[in-house]
Amino acid sequence: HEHSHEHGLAVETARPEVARPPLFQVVLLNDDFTPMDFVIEVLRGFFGMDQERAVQVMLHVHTRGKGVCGVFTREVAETKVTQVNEYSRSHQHPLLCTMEKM
Ligand code: TYC
Repeated sequence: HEHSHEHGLAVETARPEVARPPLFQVVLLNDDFTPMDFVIEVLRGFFGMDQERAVQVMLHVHTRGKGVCGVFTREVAETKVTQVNEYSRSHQHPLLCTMEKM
């Protein structure tokens, strides 16, 4: 971007590259025991999905074995994984959440 000074002089012309941080997919794994409604609740509550999207993703995981809940930087992805796994465990469900570097 180029800023103008009061005196009309260009003061910033260089555009140094800013490195993009590595991104991670947060992935939900299928299992035979976690109720579908619980998975939908997780997708809505932790990943901000509406009901229609949450059902789509849950069914994808159910039929394909795994599915992407979202893409985040490392710290956000790690926090989501920990929160989802602790939430599932606290409700006695074996649902597993992991992350994969892109
Ligand atoms: N397979 C589970 C069932 O039949 C539903 C399920 C979907 C579980 C997605 C986990 O990540 C999951 N009740």
